[in-house]
Amino acid sequence: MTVPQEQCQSSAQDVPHLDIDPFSDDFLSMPYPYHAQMRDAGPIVWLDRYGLWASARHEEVKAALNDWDRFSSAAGVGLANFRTEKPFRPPSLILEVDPPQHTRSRAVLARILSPKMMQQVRAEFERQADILIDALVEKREIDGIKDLAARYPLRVFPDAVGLSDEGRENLLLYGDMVFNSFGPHNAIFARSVERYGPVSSWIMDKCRREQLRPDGFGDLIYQAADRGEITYEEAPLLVRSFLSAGVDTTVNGLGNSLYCMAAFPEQYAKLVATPALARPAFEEVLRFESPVQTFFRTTIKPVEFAGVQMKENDKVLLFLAGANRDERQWKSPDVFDIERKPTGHMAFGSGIHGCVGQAVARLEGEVILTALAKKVKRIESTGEPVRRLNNTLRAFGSLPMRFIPH
Ligand code: OVM
Repeated sequence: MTVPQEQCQSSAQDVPHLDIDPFSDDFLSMPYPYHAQMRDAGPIVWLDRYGLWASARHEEVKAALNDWDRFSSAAGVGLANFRTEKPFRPPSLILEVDPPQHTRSRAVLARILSPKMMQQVRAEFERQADILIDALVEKREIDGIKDLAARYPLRVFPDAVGLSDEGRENLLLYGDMVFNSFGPHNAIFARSVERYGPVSSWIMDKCRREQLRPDGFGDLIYQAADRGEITYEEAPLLVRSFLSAGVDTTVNGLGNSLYCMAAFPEQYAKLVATPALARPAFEEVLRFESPVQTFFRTTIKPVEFAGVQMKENDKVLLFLAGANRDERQWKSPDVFDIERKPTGHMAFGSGIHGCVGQAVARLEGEVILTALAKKVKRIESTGEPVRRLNNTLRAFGSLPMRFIPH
């Protein structure tokens, strides 16, 4: 795509033009040198390939995420502009909306995913983590993705939502599709569409009240509708948000945790020596290998931002994972150190759209890393990690490894 003349003039403002494709196999396989290139080029760059603004610096990513009034989510948080293109599914009522609609949806989901609720589900999340890690220690030679990172969230999260067991693997296909759909219609997206087929109707069926166990997270959304906080039409779409955002994200948070623990054995040794590091260790994984790498915003008015004049309807690509390795923000950002305090990382976003399920994600990370520390002395890589390329997620398809017990 060529840069419109008008755009060239408005961005003659010394905005660096880069010829990087952030959705190419090459970029997605090893994004970090490209993030560094963008950060070094400036606070905001123009990506010629797609005709959009981008930032990989912490200050600007955070500022844009906190400026929802100018950087809208309602036009979609992917490359597609919902003002001019048909969304691939009815827009999410929390992710792809602005206030005041966002405020109503958010209040309902935030109450369901509250710290108090986490206390209620913690014991069961711990119990399931212990059961699974015990079984994997027994098995010894495992695939970190298939046997653990995918298996654990598919057990505990749909249980908490109140879904039956039938067809849960569909949640992985759905997540893959949703997160690919935030990128361009490239080959990665096309492959995910091929496998997608009947999943969409399966998902929407599972969002019906009759399919949800009483008092699970899903049913609690319908109870909010009973109280008039949202409408009965909105309820299934909000349940869909649980199923869209709650599985593939944590699968990759756990997968990336296992990858880091196998790749940096001295860091895993620190965790084994002090299992109470489980929570900060998971946080460092989120900074170092952020499961959600990017989100877009759309300008809904002319905007001056970081010295750049943007027009209305411009797309802005925010590299959460780039912000998380910005040397302006972090000391030795390319070093994985579970004793660092990575507070302020952008892996959960920031501002009004900051991950509403982050307490669930943290709970899963904490209990799995705690169970590992207590039961597994060493994690050895036994083969090449295989990447699963996704337009948004930093993901593995396979992580061959060995668990050596204490
Ligand atoms: C949603 C949704 C989908 C994907 C991601 C997400 C990270 C939310 O459907 O609301 O948040």
